[in-house]
Amino acid sequence: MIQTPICDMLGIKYPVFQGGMAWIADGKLAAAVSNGGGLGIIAAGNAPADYVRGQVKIAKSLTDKPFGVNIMLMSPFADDIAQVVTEERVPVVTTGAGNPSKYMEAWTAAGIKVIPVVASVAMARLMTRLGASALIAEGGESGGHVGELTTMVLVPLVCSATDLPVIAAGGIADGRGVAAAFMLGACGVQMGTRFLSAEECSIHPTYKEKILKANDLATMVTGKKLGHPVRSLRSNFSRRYAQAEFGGMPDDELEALATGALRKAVVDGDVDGGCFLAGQIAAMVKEVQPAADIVREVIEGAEPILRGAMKWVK
Ligand code: TUI
Repeated sequence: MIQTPICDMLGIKYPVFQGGMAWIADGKLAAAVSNGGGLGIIAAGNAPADYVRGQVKIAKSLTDKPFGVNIMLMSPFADDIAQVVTEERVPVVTTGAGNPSKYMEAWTAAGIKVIPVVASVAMARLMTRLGASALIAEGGESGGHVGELTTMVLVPLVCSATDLPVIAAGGIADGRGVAAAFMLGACGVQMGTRFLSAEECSIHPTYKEKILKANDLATMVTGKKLGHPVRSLRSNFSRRYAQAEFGGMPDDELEALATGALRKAVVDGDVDGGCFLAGQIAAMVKEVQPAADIVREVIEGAEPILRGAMKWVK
């Protein structure tokens, strides 16, 4: 049995978060993960506040366990959604792709546990000072929007910079990754890509198939030129985008090229125009399973490794 301070703080059985994947992590997936003993998280992404409120209501109808909402801070609707999570008394809010400082006071005053994704030590220190309950240290192995640092480097640096519980993310998909995260000082993990194969994950079947077939070199990062690097599966879309990026396409045209590409992947399974966000560990995802089995399996996989690690210590 692995139980850590984040389990006690949030009232969850296993220290496993499901990442807030835009267009993907809805109320149904979040409830399935929470019912499995982890922390399910609804992704706001770029969606309007009404969508998020609707998904929160769906999650509440499917689980009585705690769940969270992830606010993508570059969203034009971030301010509205910041309000919705307070009104709906969502117990946990995670943030990504930016700095949530301006919301921290209102959220903590409302009793919300705020757990920001940090991609640097400076941000870890700032969020600790502003009253975060825990931090997610996400390395660039992850899918979607990526920072500069790898999980291997970011997690121990963040752990040294804060006394808060640290959740490791980026490149974790099985018991070995969970055990490694604990070795680096984390007391929990967040996984996104691994949950793309969950039975309760409603992405287009073509998306799931692409994840199951991915190998070690299947992902690439595009979007550095506009300052928003994003990791996705190599595809017609990502190759075309990379060519345009290196070929000197003006910024507004690059922006237009990417608009709607994630929806095309998630909803339509469009293999030509879709942007299939995925982390490097897509290569480890081999079967479709219930979300609850994924949560249990990664923790049960970590236990013998953590016990066995002592064999090297004389
Ligand atoms: O946010 C993510 N992953 C995402 S967001 C997303 S939607 C999107 N689409 C197109 C362009 C950009 C985003 C898809 N995937 N992960 C959490 C994360 N947050 N990773 C890195 C960060 C981060 C980066 C900078 C957190 C804080 C930060 O602070 C910068 C600052 O303002 O100082």
